[in-house]
Amino acid sequence: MTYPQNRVFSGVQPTGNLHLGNYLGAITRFVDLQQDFECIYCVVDLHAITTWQDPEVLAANTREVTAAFIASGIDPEKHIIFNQSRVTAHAELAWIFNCVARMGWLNRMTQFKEKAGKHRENASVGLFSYPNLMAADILVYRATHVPVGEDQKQHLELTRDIAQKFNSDYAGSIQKNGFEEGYFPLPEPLIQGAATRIMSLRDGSAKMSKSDPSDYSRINLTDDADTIALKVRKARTDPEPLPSEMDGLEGRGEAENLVRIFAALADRQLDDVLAEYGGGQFSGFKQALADLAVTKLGPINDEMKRLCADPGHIDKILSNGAARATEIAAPIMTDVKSIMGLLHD
Ligand code: AQP
Repeated sequence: MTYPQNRVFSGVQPTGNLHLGNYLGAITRFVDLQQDFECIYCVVDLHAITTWQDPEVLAANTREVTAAFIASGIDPEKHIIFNQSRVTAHAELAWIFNCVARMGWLNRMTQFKEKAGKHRENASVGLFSYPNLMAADILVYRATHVPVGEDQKQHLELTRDIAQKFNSDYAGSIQKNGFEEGYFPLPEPLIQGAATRIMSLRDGSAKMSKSDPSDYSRINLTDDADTIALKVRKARTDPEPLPSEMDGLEGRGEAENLVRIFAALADRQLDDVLAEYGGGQFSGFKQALADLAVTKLGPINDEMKRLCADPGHIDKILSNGAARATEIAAPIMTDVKSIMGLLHD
């Protein structure tokens, strides 16, 4: 038996403040891939609870991310949208991967170091083993492609290491169970385009992030037109005019970030944007960027509001998606148990 060659899986955490980085780095890519792939998109609520979440807010954020997926153009009929905790196979396979992955591998994960900071001893065990759950999210569907922002590259490499180790630890049993090649695929990260790492509007060296205490550091998908325009106007820049070529952006993180955001929103090449705006002052460019951001994000914002006004409808979409996801995951879990010698019905 072989696995499908074109199955996409990816997820977004319902931790609030869904921002332009999530949208450009991940969600727009999710939308594009629908043409050529079978796509499974997950609101990863089990990842969210690796840090404490207010239960009511978590539920609202889960619906909000679902609304953002649909408002951005993901079709929940043709593809699958669901929240992670509804499909128990994720947690089940994550436990198995806790037993496959090595402590040394997880100790190297930079995201854990950044998020735990100086309070490592107080971080949840879940935050430490987060990458094993992420590997399970992907491999429980034997997904072959994973669109993510650049910050997730290391976790994707770990997923491939886990798949490889499982395939080699159980190679004999995999064959005995009738699988000719490694049971799990080594999924390909899809990290492409101008917006794989959108930076904070206040600091060109820090990633735009949900947890940044300054709301001016990011454009939220829930921001209205005036707020978007104000945040773009207030975005930090430098006193030099915009250069006409990419070389001129060297060492100018904030300026480069705004050009990347413009290029990604307009679906244009970076060089092309600089050819038009190079030599001019930031004020003119910022006005054009604010107009563009409002034009692109305004309709998404409106549609998210409309969808969120009917939580029952969103819940039906999530429940239906979970049932379809379970149908794919269940036989894979049965195979995994057979391969490992775990007795099952
Ligand atoms: N700044 C970014 N630029 C490009 N892509 C980004 N992503 C996140 N930030 C950027 C991508 O969005 C997807 C969903 O991310 P997530 O919500 O699951 O988790 P995250 O990466 O932890 O998001 P944040 O905003 O950075 O949250 P905090 O502040 O909690 O750390 C992923 O594909 C991610 O790469």
